[in-house]
Amino acid sequence: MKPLRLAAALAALVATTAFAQTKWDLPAAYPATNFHTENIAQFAADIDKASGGKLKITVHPGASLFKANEIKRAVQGAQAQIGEVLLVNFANEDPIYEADGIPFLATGYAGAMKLYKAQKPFLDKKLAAQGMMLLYTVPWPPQGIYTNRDLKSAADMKGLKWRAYSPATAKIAELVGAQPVTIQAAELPQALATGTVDAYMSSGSTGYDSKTFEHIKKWYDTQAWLPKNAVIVNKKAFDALDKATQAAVLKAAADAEVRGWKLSEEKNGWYKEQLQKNGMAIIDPPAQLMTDMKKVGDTMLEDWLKKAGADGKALVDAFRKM
Ligand code: PCA
Repeated sequence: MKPLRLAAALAALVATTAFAQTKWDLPAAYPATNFHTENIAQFAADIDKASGGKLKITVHPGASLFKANEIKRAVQGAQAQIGEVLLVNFANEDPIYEADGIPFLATGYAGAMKLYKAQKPFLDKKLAAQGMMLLYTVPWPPQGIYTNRDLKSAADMKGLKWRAYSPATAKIAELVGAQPVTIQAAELPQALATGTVDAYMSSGSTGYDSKTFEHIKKWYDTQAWLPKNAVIVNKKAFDALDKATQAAVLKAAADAEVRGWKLSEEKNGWYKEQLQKNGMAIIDPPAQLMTDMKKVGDTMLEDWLKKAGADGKALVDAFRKM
């Protein structure tokens, strides 16, 4: 080797040993402009900075790397080291993941935070058993009903072609006599355009992202529950980081959680304004509709408690004491 090339090769070797850079992929299921994804981008930037460039996280929004319901398994199997999941999607693995998908168990941001505190020890335990770690969660804004129908009671929902995003939202459809079709958020605009679905429950955020106002003109603001996204990491990938980088990740996660909960609440109003500006009526649900939907919630809580056993009871008891 020529002396110059040898010197360059040596310099490169020194650089890589002194500065081992780790690259992680972070699949996410929602658009780059959604507040969850923007928060994740900030989280990744914070880690880059705090680790002095040692850990680079590439965010893949819009379910471009994995579909929404595939992300958790991808992180578990380390096809992706870190990822964002919607917890309620994994209800069939363990009811613990579904606690924040039960209508009217916890409402409002304060209620959702209490439920999170009650749920977190169980989430930590379950994810640890699956070789993963919970880094942080952020709630979606409160869930309401998109439909063109004039709803006076739940009976008016019979036969709706209902887009579900989780087992719990499919269950709601069953209980009100609608027909559930599971469709991830990234495919919702197309499902609305083709008429595959004509109703669903979700936040103002997803109504805005999917331009639901182009097809549906009413949103009943039932504020029924606030499901959470969680950023989870493969435990082996985390353990492979040096201590300082691990600390940088945990600090950035704690900051992202505080920032995300605040963002969600602040943007809830903004999303509703945007829906209205685009011709959608935001409707205070009539009393009978609320009574009926609360009954749906009661039924689902009863079923959930049966499935979730002692852990479920402990979770709900802890929540109700807060
Ligand atoms: N948006 C996501 C989940 C909950 C929400 O508000 C969705 O509709 O897929």
